[in-house]
Amino acid sequence: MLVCLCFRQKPEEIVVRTKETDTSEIFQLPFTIQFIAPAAELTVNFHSNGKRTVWRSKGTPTLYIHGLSAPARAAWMTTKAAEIPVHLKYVDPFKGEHKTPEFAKINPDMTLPTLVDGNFSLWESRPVMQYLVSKFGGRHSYLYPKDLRRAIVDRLLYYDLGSVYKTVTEYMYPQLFQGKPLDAEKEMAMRATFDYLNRLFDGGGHYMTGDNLTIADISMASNISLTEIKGYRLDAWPDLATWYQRMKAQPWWPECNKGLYEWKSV
Ligand SMILES: N[C@@H](CCC(=O)N[C@@H](CS)C(=O)NCC(=O)O)C(=O)O
Repeated sequence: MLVCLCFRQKPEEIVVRTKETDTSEIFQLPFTIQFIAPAAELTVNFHSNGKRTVWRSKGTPTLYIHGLSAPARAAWMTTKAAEIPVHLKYVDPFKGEHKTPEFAKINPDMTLPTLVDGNFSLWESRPVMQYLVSKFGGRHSYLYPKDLRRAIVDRLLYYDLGSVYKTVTEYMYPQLFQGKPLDAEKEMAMRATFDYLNRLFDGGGHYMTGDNLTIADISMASNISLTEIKGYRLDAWPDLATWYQRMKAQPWWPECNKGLYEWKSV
């Protein structure tokens, strides 16, 4: 966590209290403080002219990602869509960086994405997206609606996990990571999920649940983007293809999917 404090007058001392460890420390000027652990909350007491100013900062969550990982990109895109500040930490599973004892302490399943918010850590991309929008979404709560429409988003997220993510990765991963030829049976299973998704637009909505973007769109688009690496075309599903182009036109798409396109061009 990086905190920059500017004062009109020179303070005599600053007391920093980290709520996480419930410890206080007094710093004389000049000073540099480095917090290695993500601070849940800081309280700074500022003494000047006998006055005391208390300044509080909520800790910024840390999101561990890798640029190719579809679930990690989905969590990252969610932070962008909801304008949630996060510290990004890149972990390279191809170098085994997720298998270190330090990372296992945060996430014993050693998968990406992983979110650390104060003392709390969470993984599995869909709950991470739900948590981020629920806690920090603010005016972007439509991404994971608070009313009963949430159930529709949940339904799609479950379908994504059990069918879209499953069939896309089962079809793509052997080609990408093991150099295997494409498997027609696995392709048929993936295509069946695209048939299902294409029908979601029968009502004319711009997004999967209607006119608002939700985390279900983000999660599905991230998974479907894996097919781009092999130049897979969505022409057979015109409404799905239009929606996918709409997702790619989101302002945060290029930044969050840079890792995918770099991989594609290797
Ligand atoms: N269902 C999980 C999948 C997470 C996952 O398997 N992530 C991959 C990167 S795409 C990973 O961390 N793989 C490392 C490993 O399993 O060792 C989610 O949605 O977060």
